[in-house]
Amino acid sequence: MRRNLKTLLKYILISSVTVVFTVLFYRIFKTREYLKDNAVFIGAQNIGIEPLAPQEIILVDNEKIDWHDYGQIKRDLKRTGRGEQGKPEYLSDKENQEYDALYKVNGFNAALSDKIAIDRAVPDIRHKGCQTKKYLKNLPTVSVIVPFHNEHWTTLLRTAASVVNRSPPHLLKEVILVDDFSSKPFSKKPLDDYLAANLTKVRAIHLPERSGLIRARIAGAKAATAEILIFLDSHTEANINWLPPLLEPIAQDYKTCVCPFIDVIQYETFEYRAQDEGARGAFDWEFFYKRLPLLPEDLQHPTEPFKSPVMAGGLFAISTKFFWELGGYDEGLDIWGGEQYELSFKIWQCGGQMYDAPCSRVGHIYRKYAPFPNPGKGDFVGRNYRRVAEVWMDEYAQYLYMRRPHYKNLDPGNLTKQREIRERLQCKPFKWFMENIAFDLPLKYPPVEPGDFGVGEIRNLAAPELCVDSGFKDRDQVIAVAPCISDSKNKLKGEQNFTLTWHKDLRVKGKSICLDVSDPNDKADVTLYPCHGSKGNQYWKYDVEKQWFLHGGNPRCLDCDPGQKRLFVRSCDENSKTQKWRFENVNLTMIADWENIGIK
Ligand SMILES: *[C@@H]1O[C@H](CO)[C@@H](O)[C@H](O)[C@H]1NC(C)=O
Ligand SMILES: *[C@@H]1O[C@H](CO)[C@@H](O)[C@H](O)[C@H]1NC(C)=O
Ligand SMILES: *[C@@H]1O[C@H](CO)[C@@H](O)[C@H](O)[C@H]1NC(C)=O
Ligand SMILES: *[C@@H]1O[C@H](CO)[C@@H](O)[C@H](O)[C@H]1NC(C)=O
Ligand SMILES: [Mn+2]
Repeated sequence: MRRNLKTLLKYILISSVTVVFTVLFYRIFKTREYLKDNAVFIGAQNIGIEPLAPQEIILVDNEKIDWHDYGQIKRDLKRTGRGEQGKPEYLSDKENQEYDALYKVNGFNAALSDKIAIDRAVPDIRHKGCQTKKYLKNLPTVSVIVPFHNEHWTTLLRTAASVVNRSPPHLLKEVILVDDFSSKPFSKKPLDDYLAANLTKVRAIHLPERSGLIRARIAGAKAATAEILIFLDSHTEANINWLPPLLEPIAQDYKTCVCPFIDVIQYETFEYRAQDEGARGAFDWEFFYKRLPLLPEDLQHPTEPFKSPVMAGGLFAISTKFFWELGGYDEGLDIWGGEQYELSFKIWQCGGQMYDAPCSRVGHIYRKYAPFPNPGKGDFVGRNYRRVAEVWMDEYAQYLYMRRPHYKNLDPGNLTKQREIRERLQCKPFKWFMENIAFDLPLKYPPVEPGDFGVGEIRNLAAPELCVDSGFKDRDQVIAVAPCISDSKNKLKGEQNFTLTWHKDLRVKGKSICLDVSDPNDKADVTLYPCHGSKGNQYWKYDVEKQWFLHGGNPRCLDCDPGQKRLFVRSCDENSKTQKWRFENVNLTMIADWENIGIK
């Protein structure tokens, strides 16, 4: 017995040692191979650096280091006080006098901002894996460009201070605040004096006339002297180690644009929190910014940069060289609007790529409302959209015009220069972008909205005098079955007309309120809830053969109790007649194409 145990232990020891060595050996081998591959890649593409002999590069260019500034992290962790560590903060009654006046001109709680330190600490809410991630030792230098128009004093300074304090000094060459003809007195000399005394890496340039966000960004880019341009909004806070994750992909290929994750600085309390854990940028065909889910391969590597079709707009890094090769922003774009699409389309179509870097996080104040008066320049956003559509979107431009026919009558101005850029850089067609980069966009935002799968009353087969009735009810209210109103000559009251839309939800006809089931139990109630683009609780499918209304991904069948007039879902049963429903008008062509329409 003892002998057997000893042999077994010996055996286990020998096998574990073998395993450990095999793994070690494999890892060393793999790492070397990886470095070798990357050496060639970087040697060939790094900006402004002549390709070196591969051996040299392995030692020099591919070395990765831990970029965390542990001194700064430690100092930040020790900070206490108002709004420190990104905790929600409030004004006392005594401090409330300025609240309204400052709120009105800023659209956020600027009076509170004045009570919070310029260099406050924010919480490290990065994915855990970011804490141990290393980045290339050799990274390019950076100019940070922050355009502003009448930004509040302390939010502007907090933006600049967070960048200076959380960037490696030798990478941050300068921060340029571009004052777009602000009228607040501190935007001029007091700002210059403050920067000269307290933030020497930061300087302001003052534009002589109101230029708009887009031209202010261009002015900042023209003044910048570093290898990388990073654009930020003027009410942001850079988080721990934000810079290396933005720079590394550009160091590896200069035709790359990288966006940080944008966190939320709450407009009322200045609490710092995550928006979510990432999504790919997109748009609908009215050009509202939208987001698409991460792809399965992105979800497997939560700390790695992932490809994104379009940027959110205000916050991104791009190599100076690539930015100007693309002609910068189109200078014909006025004030704001459409510039994020212009640059994103251009980047992808003209041989570049765009990523979001999960380990780089920057907080942003999403205002409660926009405090700026209309600049009185007509539909400048529409004109910008038309310019972008005309130059970059080819036959897809028509889908914008279908929804906004008046764009066809707006004068987009002179497009010669933009078309020349597209020609000179041999940029790919928009169709290529749609099919390869934004390939899943049409499922969620179809260029042409499909019709309905079906419409009309939903009549039970076991109790053919009863129909589904939403009873003019509202959100969170349970609905039932009731006598079909179409049978009655004396006009019974009821609300019995439903549409099964291409979103694969079942709506009360003419309203955006949907049949919803959130209870997973047997005989779960059907309630009403504002439609939210189907999936899960609001997913319904009509099975023409079985006459079933199937609910959810793990489907249950719509069913009723004719005696009690109850409506519910329960597990499907081939023999149940109460689960069969006649849907008044069904488009059989569309139902047959179910899988190819809308979400999967
Ligand atoms: C520099 O910062 C300190 C502390 O915030 C402030 O009191 C001082 O006025 C600043 N200097 C200038 C010239 O604005
Ligand atoms: C449009 O711009 C190009 C150069 O950018 C210029 O040569 C041309 O004359 C302009 N056309 C009109 C109609 O102004
Ligand atoms: C439901 O609406 C459709 C389309 O407007 C109409 O044709 C149909 O008669 C309506 N059905 C009921 C039961 O009201
Ligand atoms: C059914 O859908 C198809 C495809 O969307 C459409 O062309 C057709 O007009 C629809 N039929 C009816 C009766 O609405
Ligand atoms: Mn903003």
